[in-house]
Amino acid sequence: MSFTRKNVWELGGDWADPILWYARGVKAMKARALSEPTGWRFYGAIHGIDQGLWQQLGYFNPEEPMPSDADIAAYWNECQHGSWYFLPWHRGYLIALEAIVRDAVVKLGGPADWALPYWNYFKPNQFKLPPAFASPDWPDGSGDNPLFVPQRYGPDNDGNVYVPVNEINLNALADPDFTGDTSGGSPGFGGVNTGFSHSGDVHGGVETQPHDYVHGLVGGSDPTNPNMPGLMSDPDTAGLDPIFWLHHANIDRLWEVWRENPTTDVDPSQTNWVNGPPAVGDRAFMLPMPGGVSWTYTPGQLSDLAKLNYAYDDVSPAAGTPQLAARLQRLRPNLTAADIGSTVMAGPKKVELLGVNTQSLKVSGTDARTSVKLDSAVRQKVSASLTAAGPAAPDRIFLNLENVRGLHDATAFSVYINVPDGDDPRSHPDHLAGSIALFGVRKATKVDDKHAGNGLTFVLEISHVIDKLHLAGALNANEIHVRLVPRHPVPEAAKVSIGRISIFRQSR
Ligand SMILES: [Cu+2]
Repeated sequence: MSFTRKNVWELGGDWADPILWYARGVKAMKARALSEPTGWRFYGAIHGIDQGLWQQLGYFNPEEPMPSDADIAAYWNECQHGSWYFLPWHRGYLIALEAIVRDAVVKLGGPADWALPYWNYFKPNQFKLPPAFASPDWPDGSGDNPLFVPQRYGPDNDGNVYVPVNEINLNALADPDFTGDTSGGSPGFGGVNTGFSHSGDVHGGVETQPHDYVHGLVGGSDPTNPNMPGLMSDPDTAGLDPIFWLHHANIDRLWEVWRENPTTDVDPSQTNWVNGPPAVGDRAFMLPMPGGVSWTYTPGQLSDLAKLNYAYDDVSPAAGTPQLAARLQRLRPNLTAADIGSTVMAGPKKVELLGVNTQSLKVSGTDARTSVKLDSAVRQKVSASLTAAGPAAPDRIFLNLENVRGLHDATAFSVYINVPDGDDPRSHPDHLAGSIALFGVRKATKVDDKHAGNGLTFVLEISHVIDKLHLAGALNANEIHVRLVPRHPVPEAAKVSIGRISIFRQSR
């Protein structure tokens, strides 16, 4: 039997059958003990668990029996972030959870072809949390709807949950490379080459946007206690929220959308990606399945949807993705369509530092500003590449927020470039470099046996902003001004800082 994952907003009603059966399956999983590998909390702990946080949120009681040490070592704290394993690991996590829910659904007399719906917040009028997740009641009005989570605060921290569509983007889909690197250029569509990476530092393209941002804004933080994240805002609690799975099904779907361009968009072929972390002696990806079975998988087994027994109802290319062709039309209006079509991003990448700011930047309150001094020789190379007359690919420019540290994962801000002094950046959408949420920052800031506490690094492509500066004759400057505008005032106690802000050019 093959399964079709469908758009949650297009199932034919707020409580259409696949949603109702999801709720019943989640209820069955939630009834299982913490030590039960197919239980809801065990599954949340596979993504990540912080016992203190769980206890405060009412999901953990230190008196209750724990799973065996072997089960904890094999399964808990397994999620892959800041890594080229981000997409394949989460694909396996979805497949296994879906199998467990389906098993519960079938035992309750439900459909044998039940599949997880996905939430495509990019589609017109689908940016709101699907209603079945927003109500504390079942459709008959009785309480304890298992899809409802009180600790889901939304972008305004008022419990109204939606995704602000002008703050998310699909820029990552235009990246021709799955794998990026940590040189300061593109982090790739899928992420950077790492070993087993439960809390990696450099976030990949689709991980940063829309993945991290949707996590941070759907979860938000408790308005009465900003130290408490919503479940979705922190990787150590995210898997406990039933909407997590519909968000991740959409990210998984975007991987398939990206692969729709088979001439450039191909998954990695290196053995340490194909065979996963065991190729270099690291921990394997292993998940509990129904009936006491344990499933071990590798990225190579999961990369091609045609070889798995599920599909998405819609993997049509995303509209509005900024493509190379759009840049060429903007920069070189005289090029013919044939010239533009002949431009390819071929050959090895070359990455070079264009500029850095001088000191670490503290982010608190409502605004943070810094300047990035530009190296004039490198700046001239960028200008030359943007000015070139032929179909040669122009440089891509990347802004790096390096070593971002902090204690509040729900922190979210937008980054603007060269907004005139005294102006409200929000009135200059042309100057928006991108928006980020610090999903995973608390963990990445902590110094422990596995981490040095270096924080996270986010990479934003700012080619579109640089193109406009260039066309306006404003690129010939000694520095670029960067402004960070937090979505909510950042409390001092959140201790948010950015070690360095740098800008790199990438040519090929
Ligand atoms: Cu996630």
